[in-house]
Amino acid sequence: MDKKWWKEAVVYQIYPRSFKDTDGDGTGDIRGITEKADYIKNLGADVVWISPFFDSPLDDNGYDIRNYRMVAQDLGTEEDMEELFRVFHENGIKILIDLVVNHTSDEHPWFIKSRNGEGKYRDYYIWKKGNKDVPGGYPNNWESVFSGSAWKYDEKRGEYYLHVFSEKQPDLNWGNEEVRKEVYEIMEYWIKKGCDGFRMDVINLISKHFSEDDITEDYFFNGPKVHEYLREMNERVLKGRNLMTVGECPGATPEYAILYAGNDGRELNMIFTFEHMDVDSGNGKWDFKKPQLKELKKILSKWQTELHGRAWNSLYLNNHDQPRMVSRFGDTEKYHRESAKMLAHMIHTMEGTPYVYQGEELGMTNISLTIPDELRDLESINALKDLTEKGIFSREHMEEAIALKARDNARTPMQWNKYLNAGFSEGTPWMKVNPNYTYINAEDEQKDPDSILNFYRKLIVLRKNNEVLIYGDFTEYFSDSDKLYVYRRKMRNTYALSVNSFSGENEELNLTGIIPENAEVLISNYPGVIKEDSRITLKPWQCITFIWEEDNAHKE
Ligand code: TEU
Repeated sequence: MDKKWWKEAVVYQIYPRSFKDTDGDGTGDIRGITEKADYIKNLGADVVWISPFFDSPLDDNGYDIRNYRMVAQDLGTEEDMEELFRVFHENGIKILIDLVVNHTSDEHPWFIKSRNGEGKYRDYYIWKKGNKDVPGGYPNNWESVFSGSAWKYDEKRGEYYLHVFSEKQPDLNWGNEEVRKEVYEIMEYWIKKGCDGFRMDVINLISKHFSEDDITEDYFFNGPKVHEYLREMNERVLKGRNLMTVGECPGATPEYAILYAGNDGRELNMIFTFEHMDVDSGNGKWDFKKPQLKELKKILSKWQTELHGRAWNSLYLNNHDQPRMVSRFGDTEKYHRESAKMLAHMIHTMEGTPYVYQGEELGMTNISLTIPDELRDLESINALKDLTEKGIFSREHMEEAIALKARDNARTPMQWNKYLNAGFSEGTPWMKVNPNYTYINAEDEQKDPDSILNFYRKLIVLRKNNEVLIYGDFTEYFSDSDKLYVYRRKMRNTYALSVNSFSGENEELNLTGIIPENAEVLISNYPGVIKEDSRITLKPWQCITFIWEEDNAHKE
């Protein structure tokens, strides 16, 4: 077993604009993050990943960067950021920054020079001539993640540039060595400032697969040179530095994960998979369906077993791009607390590094927004327009889809207390506060020993004190059940069995032959566990981890 600090860590993700506003402009800021270092330390997180805080015209809320070395003016100053690094490091918390280098903003000086055809910048982006055989005359039929063609014609240059995301996010040309050098310099800059690692935005998209005669293939993902580039980055920047890296990799399978984040350490430490986040999607994200537990279990278990001993998982149900997990997989009506705790328990008892997204630890939920006025995210604004205009979905369908799936669900202000604007800001928040802050908020939960927040604290401590939960191997039981997710972790002679109920009813479970009589309850989201011999009755959404030691190793 290969022990590493980042395998034992719990990461807390901050979306700066929605975390804590200290100057009353309605937008969260860097000082707001620093002010909450104690809160994060108390939670037990070891690492904080901060979503982009760099200078940006905010077309995609900061994932469109105009200056990689400058803090966005409305978020603070360079000194504020230095103070943030200092305070978090004093508290023993490491900082990951978001490296968004598949694309820049179209307002980045490189792009401005590139469209003018200036010197070395000419080939910093992906420019192509139109193709009259493609509908619309575009270079090929690739579509943008944010609707419409992935190509935009530029009058100045007289060519099309590629933008996998919005028009204001032109894709960088990683085939150009100068571009790669620029990226490594940005990384060096932030390492010098004190960052401890990188979350890399859509890093498996940096090498595009162009084939002149085949224009029908959609080929942004896992392109032919992606490993060459990541290995170069590792050699030039990461190697020997003990930094943490996590690559966001939509469309990656476990086989890809082993290539990107294999134990050989040649590329990244771990990746974010999206497979389990697609369980409520049909033909694309907006074609929503009810998630099926069996499908979710199958995906999660596959990643657990296939990566064990080969690569390392990252574990998450939430981030700034996903709806709130308790609204998606739990029951916010009757069993809000129980189901939020159960989901947390599931994540923290699997193999991998857990990621907690701000507010998840409070059980924050999806929000109901007036459509389109209260929407903030270009993805849903564009999709609403595009898909209804094309007649693919009705307005009613899209309203429901947005309520269930929109990224805005994750981006409502953090709920600190039950007072004005949930204690997020004294000004007018940039985005609507979820009205349920009166009963879902950090201040109240801190005082309540039985709160979701305090359950997260317990889970994080337990994981640290029980190595089996970090490094143990994974065996699933009752894979046919569509109500229960049961798995065992084993490390040397220590065993832990986790049971997670996705049911709003009592459920019977016979664990004879699976756990011994003397197994102890390590944690549960209910005060007691109803157990007769090895038969247990689970309460609605109950979760339990049992732990035991096997004296006679030969029994196994
Ligand atoms: O996301 C990449 C991505 O493919 C998805 O998360 C996508 O935005 C989502 O599934 C659409 O429903 C990253 C960032 O996390 C996201 O916030 C950015 O918008 C995107 O890259 C572009 O930088």
